[in-house]
Amino acid sequence: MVGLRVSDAVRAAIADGAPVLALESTIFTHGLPRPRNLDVALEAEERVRSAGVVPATIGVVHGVPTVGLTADEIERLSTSAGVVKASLRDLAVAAVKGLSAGTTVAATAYLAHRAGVRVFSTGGLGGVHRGAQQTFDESADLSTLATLPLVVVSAGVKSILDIPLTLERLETLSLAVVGYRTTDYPGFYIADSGHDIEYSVHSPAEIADIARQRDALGIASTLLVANPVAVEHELPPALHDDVLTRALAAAEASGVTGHDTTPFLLDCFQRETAGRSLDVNVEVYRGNVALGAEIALVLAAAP
Ligand code: PSU
Ligand code: MN
Repeated sequence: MVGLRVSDAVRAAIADGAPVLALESTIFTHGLPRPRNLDVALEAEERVRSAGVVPATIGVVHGVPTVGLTADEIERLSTSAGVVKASLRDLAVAAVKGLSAGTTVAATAYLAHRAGVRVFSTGGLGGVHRGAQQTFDESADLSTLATLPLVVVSAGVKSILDIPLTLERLETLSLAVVGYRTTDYPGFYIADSGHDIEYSVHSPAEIADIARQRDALGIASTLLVANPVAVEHELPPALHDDVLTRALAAAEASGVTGHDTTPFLLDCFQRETAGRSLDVNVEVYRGNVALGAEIALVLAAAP
């Protein structure tokens, strides 16, 4: 049995109580086009390091779930053919079959928690898909995060999903969600999705306090921090709404369904915005990585 591999740097940091930030790999194996994917992944690690935090990029290398990928491993996952997308249920299968994989938020969060990492930054969460009333298509990210006591920073979910239904599911699953300096739930490409959440937090220290209080109460679900993209970097909302309408119509017309839907819609966004959606995606991730690093620092200073 291979179990879990934790890099020496991450293992030492956890043993010393030093700050560590988990990062996912589906964002660069399946979420971003080449060659930008590799740059974004390596830049995120560099940004974390320069904040004084140890990055723990998580993925599966030839079947081995790995917390703390090397730059070489990140490069191989970013550029090799046959790298699959692994959610939590896929980890054991990938291990036995020796597959390499990008890990989703669900799988990354699970492995981070097993390794003792408490904070994790991603771009956007998986959520409830439009039409889920019929298709039942809801990401395992939600139910998995409901069982793990982490802090996860994201810019909400993309508007190609059903945002109000996603927020309902977060409530059902007892996943706390706080907005970073806002009660507007972000819509990934846009700072305000048009849907409100109840609570705003003003600092990494306040987020860390909430996480400690949760732990003291024995509540084992993730604290979701919704961090909007800076307004100067967002996709202009009118453009966003227009592209979304056209992308959804194109998906309907082409009969695309199931797991092909998200890549199809994201591809429409890229084409219809002449690549601007990709730039926004990168900015969103930068912001979440920076905030996650600050939270990891505060939590490590006073666990
Ligand atoms: N949202 C995005 N792009 C992505 C993902 C989410 O805008 O690439 C990835 C994340 O890794 C997330 C996963 O955890 O997709 C969710 O996939 P699924 O819906 O199949 O659970
Ligand atoms: Mn799905």
